[in-house]
Amino acid sequence: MLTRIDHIGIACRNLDETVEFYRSTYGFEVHHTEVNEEQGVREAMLKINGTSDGAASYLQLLEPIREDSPVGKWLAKNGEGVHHIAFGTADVDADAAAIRDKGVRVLYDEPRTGSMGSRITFLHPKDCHGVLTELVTSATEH
Ligand code: MC0
Repeated sequence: MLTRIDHIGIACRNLDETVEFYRSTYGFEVHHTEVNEEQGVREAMLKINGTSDGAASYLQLLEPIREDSPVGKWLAKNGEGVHHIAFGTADVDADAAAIRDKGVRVLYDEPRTGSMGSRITFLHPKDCHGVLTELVTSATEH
């Protein structure tokens, strides 16, 4: 069951400048940063709030580390902006299987490693009314 917005992924050209915009404009502070080589991004997670299931909601700022990565390709075509939305679930395997059974393309056979040790998969944007959609089970939940 999807129980929260885990994060909104925002593609940016310069992570440090974008982090500073969110800090100075809204007061959001960086909770965590990492490089995800497999996904081709350097990222910063800005914690917005805790949620009733014990997890949290974040803004995820994403700078590509390779032009041919998903975020690199998307930036070249669209410029900076909202790249994807991620829903949180205690069981990404079960939710991905149930959504696949409804005819939506799930991009990975098995969930991969996401931010802060989470397990993630993606749904194809063309099957989700143009929205790249991610499913996340946070490390605290698995
Ligand atoms: C591509 N398309 C999108 C889109 N990316 N539509 C909405 N939102 C997006 N973000 C559309 C394109 O405009 C194009 O439509 C069609 O999908 C095919 O795109 P493409 O540029 O030819 O690229 P593909 O087909 O090679 O790849 C698209 C695909 C890929 C969604 C399969 O980006 C992918 O595997 N994404 C999942 C992984 C990901 O995004 N990783 C980065 C975040 P037209 O109409 O022009 O044909 S990593 C992350 O978020 C981790 C760290 C975490 O949360 O922990």
